Amino acid sequence: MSDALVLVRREGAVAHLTLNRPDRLNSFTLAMLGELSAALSDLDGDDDVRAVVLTGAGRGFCAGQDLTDHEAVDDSRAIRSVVERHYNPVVRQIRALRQPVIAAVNGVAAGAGCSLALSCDIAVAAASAKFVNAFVNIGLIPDSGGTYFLPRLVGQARALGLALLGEPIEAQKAVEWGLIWKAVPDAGLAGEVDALARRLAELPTAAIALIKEAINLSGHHSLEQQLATEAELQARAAETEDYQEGRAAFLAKRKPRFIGR
Ligand code: T3D
Repeated sequence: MSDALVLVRREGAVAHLTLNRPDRLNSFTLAMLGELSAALSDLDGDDDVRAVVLTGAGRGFCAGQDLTDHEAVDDSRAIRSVVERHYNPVVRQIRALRQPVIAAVNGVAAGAGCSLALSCDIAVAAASAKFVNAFVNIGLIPDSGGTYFLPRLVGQARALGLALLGEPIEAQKAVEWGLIWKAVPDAGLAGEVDALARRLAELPTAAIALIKEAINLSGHHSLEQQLATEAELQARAAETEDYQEGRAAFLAKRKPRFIGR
């Protein structure tokens, strides 16, 4: 058994990050957030990694902040500092990571654990997993991007229902509401996510980074700004070797072999 709070495993061009405090449903301590942030930094600089999977050990994905971690939860000053200095940077890192990030939601995702799953590029959940905006249940508000992602993903009515009531919703309903990409039978989660990650790792990684950037910017852009952004980012995509390969493969009626740059 490793003592690491975030396990890092490489399989070819795919990196697997596993939150590793299973007896506490992988709730976050400051140390665990630090390890997650360090792992994401390492991956960002690693050209050999072309897809990232984030999951939890044991029966949960992540239960948000560890509510027994006094340093992080006891007073408003600590909480503000923890949100600004520990949670927000991790959310920014995931959104800005060059590689696509898949949340493999193996079990309950609550509080900041739910926000974290929603910050990933694609969320695939086990059918038995639940999403809980648990913040209100303890008198807090959704953080780690919760109030940003929720209304954008499901619309204001459902976002408010989820955030105000703090009730769990099941994976299948999360799919129907557009909160996540897919729900699969529990036993099939690992296989489904592995196949998806391998597929993403064979796609043009530089273009994927630009797609992420464009979609992220669209959240606060006007149509005019977004059209300008698309022109700029498209030009950058067109500078990649993968664009040349994609076009050549199409014209030759063969499968492209993308190298990620
Ligand atoms: O600095 C800051 O605080 C700001 C940042 C805030 C971000 C946040 O995430 S605030 C929200 C924090 N999270 C929660 O409020 C969720 C609390 N947990 C729950 O509501 C439930 O545990 C779940 C809905 C997640 C799962 O329920 P269930 O019935 O499947 O499991 P359980 O029995 O409640 O939990 C299993 C064990 O994990 C249990 O310990 P025990 O009794 O076996 O010794 C439980 O106490 C522990 N656990 C679960 N969540 C947390 C936790 N321990 C510490 N912190 C937790 N968040």
